[in-house]
Amino acid sequence: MKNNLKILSICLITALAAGILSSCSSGNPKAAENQKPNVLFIAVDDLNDWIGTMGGHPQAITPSLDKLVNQGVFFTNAHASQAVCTASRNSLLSGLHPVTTGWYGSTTDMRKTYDVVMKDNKMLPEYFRDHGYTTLSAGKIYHSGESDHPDRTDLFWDEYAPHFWNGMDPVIKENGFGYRGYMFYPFPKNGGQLVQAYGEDTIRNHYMPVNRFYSLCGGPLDKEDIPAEGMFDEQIADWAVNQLSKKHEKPFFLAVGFLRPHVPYTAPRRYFEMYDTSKLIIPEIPEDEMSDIPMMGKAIAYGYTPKGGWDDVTSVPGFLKELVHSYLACVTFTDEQVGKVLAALEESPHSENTIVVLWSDHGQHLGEKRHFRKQALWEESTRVPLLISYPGMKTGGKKSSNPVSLLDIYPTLTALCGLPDNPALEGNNLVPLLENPDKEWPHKVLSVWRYKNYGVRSEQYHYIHYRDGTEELYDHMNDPGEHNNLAGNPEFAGVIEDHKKSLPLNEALPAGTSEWTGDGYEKRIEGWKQSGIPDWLK
Ligand SMILES: [Ca+2]
Ligand SMILES: [Ca+2]
Repeated sequence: MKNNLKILSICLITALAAGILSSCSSGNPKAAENQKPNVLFIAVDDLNDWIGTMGGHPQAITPSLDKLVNQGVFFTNAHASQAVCTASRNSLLSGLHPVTTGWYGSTTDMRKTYDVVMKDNKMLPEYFRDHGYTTLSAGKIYHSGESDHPDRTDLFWDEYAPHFWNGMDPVIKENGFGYRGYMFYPFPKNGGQLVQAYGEDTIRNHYMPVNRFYSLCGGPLDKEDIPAEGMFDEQIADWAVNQLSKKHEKPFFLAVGFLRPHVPYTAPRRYFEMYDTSKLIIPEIPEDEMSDIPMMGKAIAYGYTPKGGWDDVTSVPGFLKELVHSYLACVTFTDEQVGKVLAALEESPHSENTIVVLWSDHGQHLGEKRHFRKQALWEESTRVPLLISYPGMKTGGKKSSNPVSLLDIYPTLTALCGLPDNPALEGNNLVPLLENPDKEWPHKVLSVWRYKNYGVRSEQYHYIHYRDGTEELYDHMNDPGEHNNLAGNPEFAGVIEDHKKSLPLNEALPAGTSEWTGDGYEKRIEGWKQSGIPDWLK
């Protein structure tokens, strides 16, 4: 059996690499021409499981993603290495985990330590470029777009789309009060719900030096709120569509990164009107949700807005519902942009020889664990949609619940394209799961949140180990919402021991530091010892 699988793998890889994608036995040899398959690499920013097929929100409207899911293998238990844009993306693209690189946080420190960390390793696009591919990029692939490493951008890409955030309409720009407003704009015309609640000056002056995460806001955009050229994501889709309409001399690696549904949750009004607000379902958060969460988890759940995310959102009437509605509208808006690119591929001569990978860099909380956005270890933060398809795939439409990591994308793509193995990579080649989604899979997935806070996901369990030694354990067979922390239950001591084996023995200090002295979470916990924990976190 094992041998048969191996033969199947070799056959598949050879077939893909040769461009005979219909099947091993019936492929037309004339189609071979030694042309390696193209790669369409689609990133969606901050997309959680609120898409039709994942069932995270029963009302989510995502026809394009649902159609794509029917063409490939969809991984229902895929996780980010770290649930924040920069770290997640640099981990995926380097093929290395943050615990190896120390790339938990700032891009500045990533740049400073690039040579030491990467050694002879190459980032994913550079590896493809070095192996005969034309590499093309539009939108948010790295955190800052086509690159977080400006002096290497031209090694990564042959061509990349212009920064759409240059030359913005100053009137529209004035609406932006949030984190990197220039990149994620347009903002709501009144600046957003927190700006309304606290006032512009408070938001601008007081919170700017502390953090810039008050872009937690959303709402519909009218024509006058949107650049004449369209939303950034529409421009990104157009650029990709144009690339797909072209002939390319060499196989291409086309990376297309959409910015929504990242905050601000704004999109053209018509996507909002697709949802009936009178029937909108809001995530259910049990009253005692936080009672079994250790202090470090509470400090993480507090988030970055002035009084803590839950307090800020629930103290503005209707805000939670507006956020849920706005996030769904942004998901549908982005789904449509993804659909444009996929339709262009389908109509193009490349359709018979292109692998499609779609991923998100991490998930999104809409109040679950009394938390918003990402930057945590719970399932809503770490879990992402991940889909891989290739023409002639026999397992199209199947799902795999095996635990996989975004780290696995790089070695899977090199295998599918017949490129030499890159020995530096830390992920697993998923080709065996693409061929047989139910295959026994011995791996667990490790996620980290900042230094030394870990999550370990197996098929059934999610184990969380904070750096102060406190723990959570959830049984996804019986508790998919992660409401019941089993860590203190002696019945599960064996499960915990087993998952602990996946914690790293050594972890790199945050890049640019030489010792660990704690961070804002320790300070927050210290503060609570003096003043008490907010009621909503008890
Ligand atoms: Ca993100
Ligand atoms: Ca709970």
